[in-house]
Order: sequence, then structure tokens, then C-alpha cells
Amino acid sequence: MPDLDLAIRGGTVVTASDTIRCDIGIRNGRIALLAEAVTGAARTIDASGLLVMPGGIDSHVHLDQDSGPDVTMADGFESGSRSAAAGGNTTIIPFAMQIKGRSLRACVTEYHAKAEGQSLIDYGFHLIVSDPTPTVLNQELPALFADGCTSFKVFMTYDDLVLTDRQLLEVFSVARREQALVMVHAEGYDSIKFLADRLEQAGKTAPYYHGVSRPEIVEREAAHRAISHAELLDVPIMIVHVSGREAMEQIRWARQRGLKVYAETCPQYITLTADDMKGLNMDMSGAKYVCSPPPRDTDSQKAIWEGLKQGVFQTFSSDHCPFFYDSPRGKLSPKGRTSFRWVPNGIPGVETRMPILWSEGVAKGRISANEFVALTSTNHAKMYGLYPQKGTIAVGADADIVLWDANRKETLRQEILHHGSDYTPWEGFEVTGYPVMTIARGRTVVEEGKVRGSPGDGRFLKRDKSPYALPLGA
Ligand code: DUC
Ligand code: ZN
Ligand code: ZN
Repeated sequence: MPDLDLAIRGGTVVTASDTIRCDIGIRNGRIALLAEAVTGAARTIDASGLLVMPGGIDSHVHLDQDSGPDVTMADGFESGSRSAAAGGNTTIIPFAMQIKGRSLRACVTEYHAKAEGQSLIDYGFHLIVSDPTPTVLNQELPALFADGCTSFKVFMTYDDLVLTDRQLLEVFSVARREQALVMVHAEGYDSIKFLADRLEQAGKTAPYYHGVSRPEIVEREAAHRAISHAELLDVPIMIVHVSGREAMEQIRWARQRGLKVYAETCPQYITLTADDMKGLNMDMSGAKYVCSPPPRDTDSQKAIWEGLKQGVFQTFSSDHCPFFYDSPRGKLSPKGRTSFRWVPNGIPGVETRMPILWSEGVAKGRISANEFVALTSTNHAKMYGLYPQKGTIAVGADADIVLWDANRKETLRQEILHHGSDYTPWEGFEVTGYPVMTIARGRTVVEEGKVRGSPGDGRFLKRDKSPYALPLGA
């Protein structure tokens, strides 16, 4: 077939359902042919000895997000997408966050401007609804869904973002009517505030106490409340960044009731623990691990593995929320030094997500390579209205592909990563399995850690409504 632009030859193709030896022919950025042997393409990549998988889709990423007057996020769309591609991803879905008191539409327009001409790979936007006024509920949200932002996140904590129960019910009801997928940050505002106040009064202000102020109970309580609201209105929800057994049990309980309650977890909950926030000698280095919900303990890690193996979790995302460590506008901000309460909340991880799950999951025999593909790519596409354009290797799909060396050993270090942060929480973490080449719509974006793509190569993805957001019809 001489009209093919590219042939990927000799690899083993792994999708969420199959593992097969075949070549791939690519034309105009799409997969045109899967065959035992593909010849005659303008260019050929030899993938012998490598796995050929759908490029990763990271559906939980924060880039260039407004983080208050004292703090700057460490990644914009250029560095964030570059880092994502270097970690084997071909699509990211960051958030367009509403600032309370402002129009959601105006905020989304700003995020489009931030991303325009910057991203090396395709991207969509989830919305964050922080101020559900009648205009937002009745005009802006339906219009933004129609524009391809078909999912949104709500927060049950944080002064600037928290919604009351009444507001949660109002936005859930719009989601049901419009078939939008709701993502829930489940941590209870009042319990956290109460505990944080008490800890500060006792002089317990080091980063470690961030975790103490947000125990699993507050996550479990909020998860249960969100599930109850969802049941009341018959609306599917996705509980994001689930950290341990307690919240997971609520999700299992909801499923047993037949409810459409989906769940996401992240690398920090299978590899880090609360002790990491202690830092050395209780100094500020624990701030490097401050994220919410916080990492728990080794029993929670075991629970998360059970959930990953048993299908409790549909998606494994990074929750990449990158800040600088050694910067007055980052983790070491003057305010952050006074109390854990003010330490910028989030960690970088878009580049390390796939190697960590492969290494800890597939290489250690906990999950199969097909489950890895489902958790890192296919299920994200299905959940968020991108399937089958994205998330699989099939004729007609975008040629979004990662070539993966399952045996390659790498030590995760800041110096090999491509993100904007000045540190990685996984410094020195050894992995087996690493991306060798990331191909997005038929173009090589990253090869052996070297960036070949350009800002602006990535396009905005107008996503379909999620089939998973259909109500039960109760
Ligand atoms: N929630 C997120 O999803 N990311 C970072 C911080 C947070 O609370
Ligand atoms: Zn969150
Ligand atoms: Zn997040």
C-alpha cells in the first residue's frame, strides 16, 4: 500500500482486549491498516521487541490553573503536554476552572487562549463549577457541553471552590438533564476545617499535618454524601482521586445498589504514604508530597490494588497538579511556611503515571498488560466521550500510539523528566517498563526522551457526550 505515510512493523499490539502480533499502517494521522505485514509506506518504524499500545490518555491534569495571588503553577500547556508525551501520553484533559463570581464561559475562553498554539498533543477541557448561578446552570453549562466540554468537576472542600449540598444537587440535576459526566472531589469541608483549626491551635503546622487534617473518614463521609445525592437524582458520578479503603467501600456499596458510581485512582495512592510528608527532620521537604486527598498507608495501598484488580476503578490518572518546590511562589511560599494549610496542594506526575503503573502493576504481576491499557487509555476515552477516535488501536482511530519497552529499567529522577516543576515526588524510584516513542496522529512527538513535536501540533478535542453519563432511568 504505497499511499501509507507510516508503517510500524514487528511489534506486539496490546489493546484493552487483545494482544496480537501485527503491523500497523498509518495514513493522514489515522490507522488505515492492521495486517501481518505492512510494506511500502513512506516511512517505517521498527518496533521489534517492543509493545505497541494506544497512547496514554490522562484525564486528570491541571495546567496553568489560577492558584491564587501568591502561587504560580509550574506547568502551562507547552511544558505540561511535553511532559505528558514523554511519559507515553497522546491526549490530556486538563481543567478550565471557574473563579467564583465570574462567568464560567469567560473562564473557559481564557483557558482556550492559554492552550492555543501551545500543546504538543491533543487536549480537551473538563469544567470546574465553583459558582452555579442560574445563568451558569441554565445557559452556560448547556452551551459549553455543546461545545465539547462534556464533563465537569465539583468540589466538596476548599474555601474558593466548595459547593453546598443544595448547589451540588442543582448541578447534578443539570448533569442528568444534559448527559454530562460529573467528577467529584470528595472531602468534607467542615471536618477538614475543624481539624485544621485544632491542629494549628496546638502548634502542629508542619506539612505532615496536612494528612492528619484530612483523614480517610472525611473522604468517606463526602463520598457517601455525593453518592446519596447522585442516587436521589439518578445521575452517574465519577469519584476522582480515591485514596484508600474507606472511600472505596462506599463505591462498592453504591455499585451493589446498582448505581452508576465510577472511580479514579492515582499513582500517589499506590506508592506514597503519609510518612513522606514528614520530610527529613520535620523540615519543609514534606511539602513536596502535599496533595489532596493525601497519601495514606501501606494498608490503603493494598486496598487500592484490590480495587484496581477487581474493577472498582475505571481510570488511573496522574492528578498532575505541579508546583515548584524551592520557590517563594511554590511549596516554599512564605505563607506555606507558616502552616500546612497554605502549602500549594498538588504534585507533578503526568510523565511518571504510566511507568509507575506498568512497573508496580504489570511487571509485578498484579494486573495484565490489557488491564494497563484499559486503566491508562481506553477507559478514559470511553468515559469522557473520545472513543473510538482515541484510546484504542483500530482501523479508523487516530494514530495515537506509544512504543513501550517492557523490560527497560529506569530510575525516575528530576533530570530525566520534562515537566516545569523543579522536583519529582518519585526521585530515585526504580521502574521496569518505559516509553520509547510517543506517536500522536502519526507524528513522532517524543523519541528516547528527545522531543520531536512542536507546540501547536495538538488540537482541542470537542468531546461527545459520555455514554456513561446516561441515567439509569429510575
Ligand atoms: N484536587 C485535585 O484534583 N487536584 C489537586 C488538588 C485537589 O484538591
Ligand atoms: Zn480534587
Ligand atoms: Zn486534580
